[in-house]
Amino acid sequence: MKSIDANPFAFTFDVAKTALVIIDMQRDFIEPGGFGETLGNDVSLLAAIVPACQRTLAAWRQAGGLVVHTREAHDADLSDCPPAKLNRGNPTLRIGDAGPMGRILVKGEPGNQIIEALAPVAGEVVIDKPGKGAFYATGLHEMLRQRGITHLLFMGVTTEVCVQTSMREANDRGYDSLLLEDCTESYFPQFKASAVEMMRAQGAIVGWTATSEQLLAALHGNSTSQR
Ligand code: C5J
Repeated sequence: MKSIDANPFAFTFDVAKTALVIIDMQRDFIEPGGFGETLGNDVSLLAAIVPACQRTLAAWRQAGGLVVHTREAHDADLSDCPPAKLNRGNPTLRIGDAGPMGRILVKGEPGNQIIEALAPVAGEVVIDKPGKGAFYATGLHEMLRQRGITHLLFMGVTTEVCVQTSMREANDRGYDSLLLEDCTESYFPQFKASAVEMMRAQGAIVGWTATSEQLLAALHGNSTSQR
């Protein structure tokens, strides 16, 4: 067992029963010239977490843990995108519209791909999700159960939207989840700060938070709280 001196209290996990879930590290959200930037967002905020995500992913792969990547992605005919989602957002550039890196949030488009630095490798799971949460209308829960996964480590973007929604969905399905604080980001720093606080409040009401350095220390056996 490994243990992280997490917030609000220790998070103890077995690598064999834990998955690293990387939420929506897609080109359109993170790269300059993509959808996110076209909407006026400062994508450098999101790009800044990539090195920490890379280090964490490399260490998790080395430890032999399961890796799950998600993409927010719709079918080309948008039949999996309800009006409640389609008719919101920025009216100048909506889901399915032609953006700078192809159609926005549509499967197979260049902007919909995971950034090169975190590209999935053979054996890793890639989930295309039509919602903000990773569990809605995907087979994620069943797949994790089949593999005996009980604990989840979350990273990715954006903290208060797809990451928070996925972590709340995980919590309601009985997973113990930890958010890696330096491996998640928002276009709105105050939203990230609030989301992190919310998730670990009230005795980890949604889950735990810790830094990637704390996770790596636990994986390398350097954690003072290692059990
Ligand atoms: C994600 C979004 N991935 N903000 N999507 O958070 O619409």
